[in-house]
Amino acid sequence: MIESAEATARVAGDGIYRLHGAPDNANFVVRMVLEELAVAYEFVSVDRASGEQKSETYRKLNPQGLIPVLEVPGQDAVTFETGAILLMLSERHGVLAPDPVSPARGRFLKWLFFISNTLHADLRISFKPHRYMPETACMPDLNAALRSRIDASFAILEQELAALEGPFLLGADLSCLDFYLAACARWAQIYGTCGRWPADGCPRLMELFAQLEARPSIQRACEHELIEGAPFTAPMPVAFAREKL
Ligand SMILES: N[C@@H](CCC(=O)N[C@@H](CS)C(=O)NCC(=O)O)C(=O)O
Repeated sequence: MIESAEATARVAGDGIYRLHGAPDNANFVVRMVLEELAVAYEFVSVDRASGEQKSETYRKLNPQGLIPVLEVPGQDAVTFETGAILLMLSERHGVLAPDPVSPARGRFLKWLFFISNTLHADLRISFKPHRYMPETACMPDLNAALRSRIDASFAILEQELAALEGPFLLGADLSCLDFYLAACARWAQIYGTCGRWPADGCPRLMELFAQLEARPSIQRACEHELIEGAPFTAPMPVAFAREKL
């Protein structure tokens, strides 16, 4: 993470990334990737406790009032949506994703969209189910449906890892998908109202996560995000209570 004006000056060309977020929110995914890319960035803290993400000022960055936002040098608008940010970063730096004309591109895109619009989207509902189901009597049904959908998504990803013989979701090559998937697996084990994802039923995913935990980039990201211990294989909620995700 950028700490000084001197470090800012090292940033290639046209400026510096600026990541808006709060500990262990979806910015964690983006931060892991920025750390892996070894680019300088500033972190702008968003105060979830006071609902800053819903403020008029923050909504100018993301009208949904959601975290994360990434300000990208040279762009005429900020980027929001975790999946879009990952795609933007991998394209700008030419790493952590197969080349657009490579045979693996379709595989990359389908899993990126699957993680973003199915797995992550279902997790989001499990964190705030009352937003989707005001009727408390129906909450057990919603939670049961979420439990089965989330488990099924991880099972599909486990199958893909087995088919490609890992160690990463795209096989031999690490990609930004691995970071996104690992964060979702973390949250699925410690947050949400529909029970915990039973990770030990997916041994290949756990092997992948153990490998990721050894990466210095992820260790640095965890430190900045106040995440202690093994973030994916034995996750613990961040130390202070918060408005989760
Ligand atoms: N689809 C969005 C979801 C982002 C999201 O769920 N952000 C959460 C934090 S992890 C948030 O801002 N929650 C605040 C709220 O719902 O008010 C993305 O991928 O960026």
